[in-house]
Amino acid sequence: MWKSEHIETNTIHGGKTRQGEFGPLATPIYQTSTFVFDSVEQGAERFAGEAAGHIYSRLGNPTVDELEARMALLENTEAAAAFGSGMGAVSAAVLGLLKQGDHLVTSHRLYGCTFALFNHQLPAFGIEVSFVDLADAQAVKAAIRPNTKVIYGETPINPCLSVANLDDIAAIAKAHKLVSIIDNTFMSPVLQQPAKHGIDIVLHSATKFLNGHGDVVAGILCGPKDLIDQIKMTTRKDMGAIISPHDAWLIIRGLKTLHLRVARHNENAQKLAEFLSQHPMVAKVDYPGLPGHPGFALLGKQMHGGGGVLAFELKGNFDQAVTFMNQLQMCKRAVSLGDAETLIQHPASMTHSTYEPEELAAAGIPRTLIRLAAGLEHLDDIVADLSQALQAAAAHEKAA
Ligand code: 3LM
Repeated sequence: MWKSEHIETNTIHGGKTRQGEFGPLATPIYQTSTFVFDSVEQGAERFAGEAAGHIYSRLGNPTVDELEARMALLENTEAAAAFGSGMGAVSAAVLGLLKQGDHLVTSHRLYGCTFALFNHQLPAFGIEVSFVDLADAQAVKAAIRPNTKVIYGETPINPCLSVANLDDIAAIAKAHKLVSIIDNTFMSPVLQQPAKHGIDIVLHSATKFLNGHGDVVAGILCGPKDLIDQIKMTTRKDMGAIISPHDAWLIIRGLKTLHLRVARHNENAQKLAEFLSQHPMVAKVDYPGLPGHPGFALLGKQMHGGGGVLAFELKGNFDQAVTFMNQLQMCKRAVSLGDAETLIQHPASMTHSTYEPEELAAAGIPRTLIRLAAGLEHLDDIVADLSQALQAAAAHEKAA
């Protein structure tokens, strides 16, 4: 199996298995639900784990195997498991590692559906959850109880880009024999590799940068073989959030340009953050690539860039923010991130509408916050679109 020291090479060749009798360059799509056994004995041996070979695509598929091998390599882990959505990966991880009576320590800021899963579904299964500021190592330590099993977080955090220290989280998890899980969706392995800091499981919504073309919903977990196998053989197998071979193939194709795309997303977002922070209509910009951001100190230590996503607040009232967003011509009003198109959304009414107003306030997610996921367009075109929409928002203020 090919392995390089360079991520630019591994996104293309890493984990490549020789598949198909014709030696195709592109990975074949094994669009099959089931696999034929030569004999009853062979089938029984495969089910018993005594013989290698595929059984049924919910349990494993050669196209999916290649995606998993490549992602394990990119995230510096032993193994990986792919899912039919990012939330499929999140739920399979926590339900596979926690049982009734166990306790999870997590962040008070999380992607909206992850928050809903932890705030509503896990307690319904008898799993206790504490929400703390993961950037505050003392608060994380203080939240740990005898029944704590997992620490879970995102960094940078969706939607307001706060940053947690990976070394601190890994050290706390190791000291208390907990499993640490980090959602690395906002960075991709090009900008951050949490396992290199001692994090056990690295999670992605593969819907975002990994696929990169806005045409797949998928998720992935990368981690030690024992934990990944445990999840594959319990919650993934029995709850069934499996990825389709065709979607795995699209992500394999997307990964070939991951390093190029992420570099451009990062460059555009950095320049847009600088542009917006200078603009008279903008009150505040949250982006770890700006020197005033609390996460800036971790640039070059755990992150190789601020990433492709930023958040900001306009001066003025909420109606002006709505005017700004409705006025955009090229940038798309849409949730998601990591696509070729610049996407803008309003977290309080969209990605984070799972939070009650008081929960948004407690998490420090302002109602006026706007999130921008920089696309791959020419910077001048994005700036021109934002500028005319900001002008319209300013005119709205004068008219009011
Ligand atoms: C979004 N986020 O626009 P899927 N982890 C993180 C995420 O951002 C997401 C997931 C997990 C958005 C989706 S909102 C309806 C659209 C950090 C998804 C979940 O199941 O693949 O969507 O991943 O912020």
